[in-house]
Amino acid sequence: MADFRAEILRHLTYSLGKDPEHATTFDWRMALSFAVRDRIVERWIEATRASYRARAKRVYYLSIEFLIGRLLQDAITNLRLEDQAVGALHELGLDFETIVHDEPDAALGNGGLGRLAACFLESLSTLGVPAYGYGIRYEHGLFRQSFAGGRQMEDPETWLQQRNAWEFERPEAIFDIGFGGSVAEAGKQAVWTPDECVVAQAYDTPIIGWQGRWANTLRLWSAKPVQIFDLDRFNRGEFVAAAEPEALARTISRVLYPDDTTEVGKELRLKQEYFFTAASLRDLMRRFESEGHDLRTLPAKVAIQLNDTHPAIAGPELVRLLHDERGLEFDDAVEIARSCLSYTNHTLLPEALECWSEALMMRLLPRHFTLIERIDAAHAANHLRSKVKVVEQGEIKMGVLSFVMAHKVNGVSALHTELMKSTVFEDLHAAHPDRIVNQTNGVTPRRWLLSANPRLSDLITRTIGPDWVGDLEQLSQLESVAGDAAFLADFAAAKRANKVDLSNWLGSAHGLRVDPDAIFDVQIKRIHEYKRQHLNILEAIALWQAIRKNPDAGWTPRVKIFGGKAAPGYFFAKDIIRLINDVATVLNADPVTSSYLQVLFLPNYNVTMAERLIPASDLSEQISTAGKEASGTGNMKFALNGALTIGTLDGANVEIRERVGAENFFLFGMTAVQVDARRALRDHAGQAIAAEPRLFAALEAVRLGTFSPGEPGRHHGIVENISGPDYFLVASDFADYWRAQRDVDIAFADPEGWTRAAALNTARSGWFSSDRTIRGYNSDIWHAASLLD
Ligand code: NBG
Repeated sequence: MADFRAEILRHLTYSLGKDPEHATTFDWRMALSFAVRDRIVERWIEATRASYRARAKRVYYLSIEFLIGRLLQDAITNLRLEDQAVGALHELGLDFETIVHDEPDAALGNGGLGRLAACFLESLSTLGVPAYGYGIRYEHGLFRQSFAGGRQMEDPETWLQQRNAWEFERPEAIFDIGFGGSVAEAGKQAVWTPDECVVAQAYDTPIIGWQGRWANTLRLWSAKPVQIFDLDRFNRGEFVAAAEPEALARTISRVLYPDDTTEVGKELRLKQEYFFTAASLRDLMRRFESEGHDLRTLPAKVAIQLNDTHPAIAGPELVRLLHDERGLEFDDAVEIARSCLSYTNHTLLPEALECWSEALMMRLLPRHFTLIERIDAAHAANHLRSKVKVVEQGEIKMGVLSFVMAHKVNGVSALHTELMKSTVFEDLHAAHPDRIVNQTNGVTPRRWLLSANPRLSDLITRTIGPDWVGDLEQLSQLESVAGDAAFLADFAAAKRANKVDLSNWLGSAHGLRVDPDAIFDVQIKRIHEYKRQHLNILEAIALWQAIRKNPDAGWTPRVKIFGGKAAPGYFFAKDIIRLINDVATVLNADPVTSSYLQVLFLPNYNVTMAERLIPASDLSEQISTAGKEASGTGNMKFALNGALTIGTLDGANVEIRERVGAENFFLFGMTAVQVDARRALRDHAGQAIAAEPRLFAALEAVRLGTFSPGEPGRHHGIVENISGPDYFLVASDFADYWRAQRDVDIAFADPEGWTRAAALNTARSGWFSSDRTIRGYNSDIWHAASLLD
């Protein structure tokens, strides 16, 4: 401890140039982070050396998002430095929690897709598989959300305003990335001469695995100008114009598109995609060639995972590198590229399947356009029965391109993978029956249980020993004590203490008072029609009306907590936020009902907030229209932390329910097959509303302006949608949702039964570790050896 304290003080002095007398919280956090980082760097350099020594196959995970959140606590947990860090800070008169909470939340992602990438990096390091995460170093991550009059406001996020303790700038790791220009034929090959160029510069963040045994690299690219500024123009007094090239180049890594599952038809987005993909491929080729391998052995040394279609240009780009720049025959180049590449699909929503216009592609990436056409033609010639084309009606379909250029394509839950085969990729699946495989998502237990929920973790360790952290399936040993009164009492006490902590935080940070004995009923995720936050709030309205009618009916107290951001251009999602806030205002002020029902919408939901909410939750809302949520990963975090799910048979809910047991899961709603049938029914919403007076009354209250006095029309859009087209079948699933919620009330009124079910959720969630997921990718797709075994 004394040593560690000395290291912190040394960094305060020599890395920050501060006297302890005048050091701020920021200074101390940086000093602590540097002291922790030193330990990571030692392992990191060893791991990198070991990978070169073994001439190992590396996994390259290309993702336009990495939602890593804070790293300090995570690093301390994985290095098992907790006691030392807390002790050393204590001796210095500092509070560990305050220091840890000073770190900005790195929000380089929107939601599940980006957080999955972050969990995967941690598991790859835990398993000792040599790997790189490749992405973009956005200057501004996901916007900061606040509410004004119930409406979502967006402000730029500024995580890099302060120095970032974890990254290493690599001035030598730079590549010129070109756009536009012309292509000249040179025999079989072509020479592309771009007319616009930016520099991609690497910034490396080490990602340490459990117990600090291995560290991989997250390499993020930042866009810089080729020419810093135009001195001639500057000297002529054209100061703004002189800085223009720099401003233009930097635009590429300026912002994360605040977009989860909808397509952004922006040229800049395509530039971002090519920018980070091209830099990453050049970088991995440089590494490969530095080891002196034969080009044809590339697939034995390189596995490239495309996280969704954003890096799909990797297919043609790798073909270009192999064919144009290194002289392989076109067909060989395609074959080698395909053997390296694999693709993960994360959604079936048609609006989210990326397409680029031919004109844009031709203008921005003329050589790639030609290569895409050739890849398309070759595929059509080899698979005569397949009718699907990459280029169709003036559009380039990135999902098809990814599929055609990958040797494996995976879905992210069993149901989603089956739906991929029967819907969007039906034709391609018929042509390539072995290509689609399933890899159900997972979450890292280090961040999402050990570090986020120390009380439950301690209880688990006391009960079954410490090895579950690196082998989560060991949680099943808890089953044998799940009937044990003493264990259940401890389990309940841990949950209760977490709820008290959360209540205190809601009080101090948000001025909200909640009853820790109420059901904490939580829906946290992006706001999206298919996720149906509006189903949840309608149920709250109906419940409020029922309580008002009969206040003494013995209601189970409930606090409904919402969190999540809406994409700035997604107006319906923003309307849902406003409705929830409006309903909250009225309900929370009602003296008759507010001791039974409260509604809170917490602004600026992010990874850090999830870490706070999930351990304190009783009920996990996973209520998407069946067939629409590819997997979900929040659902896994809740179950692992002993929350019971209320949910539809969608995404990974299906597998969670199978594992935790139907009796420990509140199922409601239509199946994916029933959803399609129901949608085909004329006036399905009208019929559902007519059959369910509670829903009718709830919608009427919204329509009459009960929650928007002075502006009754404010929420008519939502009412009309639910009563009319109701594509996501809110009305049709309402009655069964209400029924399931009342089952929740009854179950919660039996604390012992509830705790047993909660404990069984924890005991049976071990399979949802991202370690298991990564093992699956590795055995089915990548075939890279662990260097720790
Ligand atoms: C999301 C899905 C989630 C899934 C995550 C991670 C996109 C495009 N898809 O259901 O909506 O859990 O990906 O796989 O963000």
